[in-house]
Amino acid sequence: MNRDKLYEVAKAGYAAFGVDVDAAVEAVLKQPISLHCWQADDVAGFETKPEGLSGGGILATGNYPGRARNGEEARADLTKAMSLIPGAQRVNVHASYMETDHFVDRDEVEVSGFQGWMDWAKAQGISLDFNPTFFAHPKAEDGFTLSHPDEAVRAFWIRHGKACRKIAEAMGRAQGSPCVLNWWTPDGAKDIPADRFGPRARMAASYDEIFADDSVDRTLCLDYLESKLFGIGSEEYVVSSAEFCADYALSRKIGLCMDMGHYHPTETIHGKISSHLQFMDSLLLHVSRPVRWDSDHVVLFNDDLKNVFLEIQRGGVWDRVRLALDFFDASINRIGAYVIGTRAARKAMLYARLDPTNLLQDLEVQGRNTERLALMEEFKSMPFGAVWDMLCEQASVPVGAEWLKAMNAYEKDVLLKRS
Ligand code: RNT
Ligand code: ZN
Repeated sequence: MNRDKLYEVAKAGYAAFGVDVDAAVEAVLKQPISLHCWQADDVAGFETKPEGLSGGGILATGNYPGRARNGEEARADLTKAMSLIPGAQRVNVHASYMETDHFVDRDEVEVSGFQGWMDWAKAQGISLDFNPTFFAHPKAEDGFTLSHPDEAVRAFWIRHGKACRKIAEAMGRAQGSPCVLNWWTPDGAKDIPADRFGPRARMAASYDEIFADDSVDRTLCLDYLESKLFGIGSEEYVVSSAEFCADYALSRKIGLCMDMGHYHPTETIHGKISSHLQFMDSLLLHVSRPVRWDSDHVVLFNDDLKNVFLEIQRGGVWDRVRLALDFFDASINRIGAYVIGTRAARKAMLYARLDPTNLLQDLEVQGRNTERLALMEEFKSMPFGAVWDMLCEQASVPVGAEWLKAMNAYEKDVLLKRS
């Protein structure tokens, strides 16, 4: 059977349960996913640095050949990856990806350092998102930034934060689409602190000072706070924990970001969405895959991922979540990592959009829970693949494993030539 025929059969199968496949495909293709620039270079960044700076808790493992060494290479790699991924895309840039011919410290970052990214984004017809970088810097070396006990260090990072909001605002204005600014700080302690209150009080005060800047247009710069459970060197205590971030975000009307890898090993995020969205307007999701810990493995089409998107579908809140990817694997072809992870995320969005939500919720109201459970189970083996293939075809990207050819050709022609 050819692809069109398979699609028609699938469509009829889903329609029998009240699911409009064409509408699902259309909706899935429209919703943007923000691709993280840091998979291209193992989170190294492209700043002009005068001294050797460390990774500060973020670690990509592996040494597969072809790491992007500068902005031009990273953008070429992203361009290649994006050509193999269906649906609307954005690109997420960290402050440490600034490109200047001389050293500019973090507290003096300016939008001009991101002109290369902005020009490229414009040519690609996409928009950018942004992140302050509170790691890989001598002033983050002892594990504290915005909550640092030393006022001078805190002030430095506050200036960085304020500067980043201006950059996000400028990007948002230039691209005609708001720029999501995600705040993640590594602040925390390896061992039992004598004072858990102090750093949190200072963190809140620092954020208050940053967000007090009313000159930044909040419709162009959309701030979200990302929590974490632990990191390398912050095993015992993380200042910006889940509670801290949720409470801060809610009380200050800032957005909250949930990263799928930032919770206890058996804790998943899908059940939290319906709670936060009772009280918050929107959520930013860092789509990632923890393996035993916050390992940032390449995202796969697994139950965790499906459950996140099923929640969004069943709550009817697609327009209240922003999607960004956050994984980095240096042990496999980095373009392949982008394509596998982003296609998996897009696939899970489609899987969720094909859920017979109305039917399931009707059955539930009637107490017909055997049928509810049975249908949930039956839907796992519906002809989903035929719809996914058609979505790729409609988006003019390779269908099935075809994209591997392009990846291998690019590896041979481009990546292996980087020494
Ligand atoms: C770190 C956070 C954060 C970073 C990026 C680089 O644990 O997940 O989002 O991965 O900002
Ligand atoms: Zn994250």
